[in-house]
Amino acid sequence: MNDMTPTREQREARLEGMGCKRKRVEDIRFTQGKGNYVDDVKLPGMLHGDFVRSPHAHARIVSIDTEKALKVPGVLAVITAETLKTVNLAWMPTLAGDVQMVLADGKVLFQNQEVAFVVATDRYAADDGIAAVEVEYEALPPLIDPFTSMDADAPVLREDLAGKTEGAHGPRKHHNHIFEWTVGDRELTDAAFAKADVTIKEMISYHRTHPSPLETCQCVCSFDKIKGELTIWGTFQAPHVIRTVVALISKIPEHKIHVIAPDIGGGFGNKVGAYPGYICAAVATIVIGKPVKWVEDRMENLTTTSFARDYHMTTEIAATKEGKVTGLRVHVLADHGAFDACADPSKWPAGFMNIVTGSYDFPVAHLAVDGVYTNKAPGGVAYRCSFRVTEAAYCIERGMDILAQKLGMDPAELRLKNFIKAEQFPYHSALGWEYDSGDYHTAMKKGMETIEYAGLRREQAAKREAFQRGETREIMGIGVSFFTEIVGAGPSKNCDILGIAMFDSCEIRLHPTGAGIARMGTKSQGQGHETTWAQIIATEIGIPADDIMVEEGNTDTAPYGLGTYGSRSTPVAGAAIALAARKIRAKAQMIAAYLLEVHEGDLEWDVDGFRVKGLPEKYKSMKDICWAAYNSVPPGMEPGLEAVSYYDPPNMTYPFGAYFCVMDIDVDTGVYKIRRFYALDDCGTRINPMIIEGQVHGGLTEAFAIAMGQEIRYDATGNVLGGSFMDFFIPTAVETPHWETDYTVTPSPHHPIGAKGVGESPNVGGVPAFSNAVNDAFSFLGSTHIQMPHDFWRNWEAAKRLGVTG
Ligand code: PCD
Repeated sequence: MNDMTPTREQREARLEGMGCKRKRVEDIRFTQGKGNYVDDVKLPGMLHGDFVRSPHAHARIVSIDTEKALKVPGVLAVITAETLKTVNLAWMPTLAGDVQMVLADGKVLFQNQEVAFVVATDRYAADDGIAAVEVEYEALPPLIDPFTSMDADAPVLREDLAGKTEGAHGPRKHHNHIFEWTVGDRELTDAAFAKADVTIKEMISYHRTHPSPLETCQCVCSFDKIKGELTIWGTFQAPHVIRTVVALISKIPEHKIHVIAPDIGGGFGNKVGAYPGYICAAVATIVIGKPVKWVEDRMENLTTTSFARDYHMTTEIAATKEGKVTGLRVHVLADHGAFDACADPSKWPAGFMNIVTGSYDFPVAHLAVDGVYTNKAPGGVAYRCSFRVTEAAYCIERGMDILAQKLGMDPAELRLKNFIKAEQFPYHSALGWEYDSGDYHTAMKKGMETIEYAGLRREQAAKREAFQRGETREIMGIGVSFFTEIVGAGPSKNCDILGIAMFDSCEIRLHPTGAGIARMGTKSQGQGHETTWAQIIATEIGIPADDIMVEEGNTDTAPYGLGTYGSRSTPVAGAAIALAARKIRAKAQMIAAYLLEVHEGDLEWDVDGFRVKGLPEKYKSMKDICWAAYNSVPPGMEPGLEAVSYYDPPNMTYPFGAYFCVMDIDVDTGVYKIRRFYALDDCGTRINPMIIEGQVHGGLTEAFAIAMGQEIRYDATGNVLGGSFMDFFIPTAVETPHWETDYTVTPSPHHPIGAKGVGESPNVGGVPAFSNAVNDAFSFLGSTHIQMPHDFWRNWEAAKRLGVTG
């Protein structure tokens, strides 16, 4: 060692491992227009498919005449349900145990439903073909309001289910009923309510919305008749699952199906499900023998693929007069649209809605969810949340505020009084989860101090007085939200998709010169996996992150994994990465011992290599060891340096956070100003603080959109009113508030690097913070709950209803 020898800190910094704000390596191509997306796939002779869609929400199909369309120049084929029946694909299974029409079979059940698929030499010809297809409909009465879906005289939507009293999740109570799912102890909960000092009851709706990635859903399918192989490039958040599903329904052997998810322009849950476009493009390429591309347009995306939320939650909390909660009772009416195509782990018809007890120590609770059919698009995806966690968080966080109001208590105080205490972890919730770790009081207090909560409440009190005196037309709201997420689906004991356990995987292969490649079963859609996964490996095996290439999304090369959604990648694949790296390090240690002629146990790990204990100059770097792995391994050892890990997590991870929103609303116009938004997140060990901050900014922006305007609405006849960006709120930099972020670190005790997910937390915690701010602003005027989204119009309406504006 001499003056030139780098210090330990310098060696660590060179790795750019965990904890480093490493710049996103993928952005080099994304910011220069060099990304490679599905629509960039252009194959010789490629055809284009597009859909004829239904203008009606509910109608019988009298006839479909394709004759004129087939005469349109460039049109090669028009596929209808009748065509698909010949290959037994007119209907497809959904992830939720239901079946769904691929193309309308006999009737249509929602506006814009896929009726026929026109294949042509280019997109324009396909559209001309669509205009020439003649469909005769006989309108049927639409069912739009879920609250009337189980009325005795409600129209029958699913004629295919006639007489079926058993669904995938138990008995059906009515022809439009899908399932009833109950959790918790009903009797004990009822008893807690019977003896409670104080109770609240409110119907809290979480409206229908939609994830809106920049890139819509799309695919290119190409069948090679000679080899009998099908290649599908698609916007898939879970490519391996798609491959298995295609193998099961097409009977093409799984090894002859190549699924490739190239760069993806945002997913947000939209790209988890399987859509008719994929099936039609695959059938078309098999039948016609040429590659077929299908690309959704924006309106198709918003109105047909994967809606989110649409939960109507009747929420009751029981408490003592001192404000200690004693029971929670929630009934959800879940509007699933025309088919139950919710993307949840198979056994969870309402996702993880049973995290609804939130961050509070409820001794007893009961949850019942009724899923119903309506004439709306199917889907039910976790739009930036882990399977209905955002609905659960909204429900309990609004409920706690309503309880605080009834008790005349401060909402932050009420939360502090009821939090699960740090010493109670691992904590068993009344609805069956085991929370791994948490320190809620510390997080909440840090947040309250940073935003000077007490001062804000004083300011609010003064402003309310000024408002009552007529000196101002503005009301001030302080939104408090404290959420607990449940991410990392999931342990094979309770999570599977179509029978496949929800593990994830990593394979690392190091090359002789000390560089390497790592592949996972996950698939980034913008989250920065190429950056962060290499950071985990860098810390674990001492190879600079820059020397590790991360590859995802190709089912031929990547180990089987369940994909990226529900913030599962860090909890599940992140663990697999660390464990694969540790296997490599264990082999490297044997090689180093051989090279240094000592016993393995005499070596200690030191940042980027092994040192002999007590003899620091006797050292082999990982780079040296990589070289040796290919030429001088100990006798009897196989050469090479690679490892695979499949990780079945023992539990979920439970990130949490404290969010505060300060808002002023002008009662005469409904216009709001978000003065401050503070978000403290605890996601355990932080891999890349810069990426985490970006994730929080993105998630908060989506939360802001949802809470303050974004909605897929329907009129009484079933016309979609949120079908374009003219009507569907996508905030720009102009509307988006400034975000202040903060953190605490409470590692997960069961995760190899202590990390929990974070990508969805800001959406889960953000929505209640905004909504609580609006509701808090109006509360002193006698309002207990105003439904989302809180756009200017609805704020003004609320002010009018409360008699403070004309
Ligand atoms: N991290 C770190 N640390 C920690 C955690 C985490 O660093 N502790 C980071 C990682 O690595 C990544 C991120 O962060 O990179 C994220 O992560 P996570 O949480 O694990 O998650 P993931 O799985 O990866 O992802 C998923 C998510 C989701 S779910 C969503 S919606 C969204 C988010 O993600 N999406 C998106 N974010 C995002 N971003 C972007 N850019 N894009 C997109 O699309 Mo779902 O269910 O699907 O609905």
